[in-house]
Amino acid sequence: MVINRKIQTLDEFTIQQLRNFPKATGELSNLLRDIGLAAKRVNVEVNKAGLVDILGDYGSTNVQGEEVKKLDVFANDQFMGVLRHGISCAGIGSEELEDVVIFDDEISNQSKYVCLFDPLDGSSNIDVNVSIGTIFSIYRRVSEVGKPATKEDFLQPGNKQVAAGYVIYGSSTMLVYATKRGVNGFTLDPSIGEFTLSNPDMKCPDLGKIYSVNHGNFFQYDKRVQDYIDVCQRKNKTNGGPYTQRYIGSMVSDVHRNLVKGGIFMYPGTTDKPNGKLRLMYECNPFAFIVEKAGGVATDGKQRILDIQPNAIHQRTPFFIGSKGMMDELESILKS
Ligand code: AHM
Ligand code: MG
Repeated sequence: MVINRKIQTLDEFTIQQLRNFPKATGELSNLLRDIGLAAKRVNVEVNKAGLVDILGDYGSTNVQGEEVKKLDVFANDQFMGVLRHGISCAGIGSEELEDVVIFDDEISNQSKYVCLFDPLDGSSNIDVNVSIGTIFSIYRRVSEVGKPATKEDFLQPGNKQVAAGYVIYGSSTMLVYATKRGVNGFTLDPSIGEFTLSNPDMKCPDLGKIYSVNHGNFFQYDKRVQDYIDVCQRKNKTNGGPYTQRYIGSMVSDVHRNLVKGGIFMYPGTTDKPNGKLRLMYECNPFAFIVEKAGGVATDGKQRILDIQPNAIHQRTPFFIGSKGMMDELESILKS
């Protein structure tokens, strides 16, 4: 077999990045490698979901009161297991778990990071073979290294994230992650079982032609959100609309597409659910961090998502995210 040395694997890339920081310990690279490993295991199961008896309801409800699919449980167990047995994570929080899990063993207590994740977002799409994803967020602990992690390590605003990323189990499987140095995307090469650098230094176009929102909720949105959607549907000054409406209902895919092509994604509050549906800590914060690092903007309609001080692991927030020019246009209408 001819080895293509032009490719750069996720591990090679993170180790190369490490060389820019002489004092770095390599712990973040280890953590990203662990996440990549868990993602590969989940990918195998997602790909054969239609073949084995792993589809369907697991029969229980998660802490949000939603029905749990078997693959959600599998993905949660994989991420938790890999991070627990790795050497770089002191504890985790997950959409599938009511409370954070502090690993509290000799090695984990020495780790300086904690990780929050949504193991399988968009899981209602599993049954119909639509792309789903994992979202993750990494914080440096505020508690003393050497002791067990604490709840405060998790309840930090998004602007304290050290890294964040997502995995799409789609037509190909991709892992995208951001640090303060930028955003890079890796595509899983099934022939060697490695994530390889495919989208270096990703940038979100300042303007796009796509808006993504659940139109079924239109009459439950605030009047100003309705006004903005109205603008999206007409010829407008910013970008010569009407824009194209695209909404998969799988946020990882919707936001990824808009990040690459330019666009805006919205999950506003509704009259029934003023804070919307999406979770701040492991859905909105990681995407806000990634999209901001790529040049875009993310708000709750009033303030920057990354500046929200969280008070609960599972709290929800209205969410608006995307290309800077489109977000500016939205903001001017929301303020009017
Ligand atoms: P989940 O965490 O239960 O999978 O829900 C999150 C998903 C997002 O991926 C998606 O953007 C949203 O729910 C779609 O919700 P809706 O069907 O209300 O538009
Ligand atoms: Mg989710």
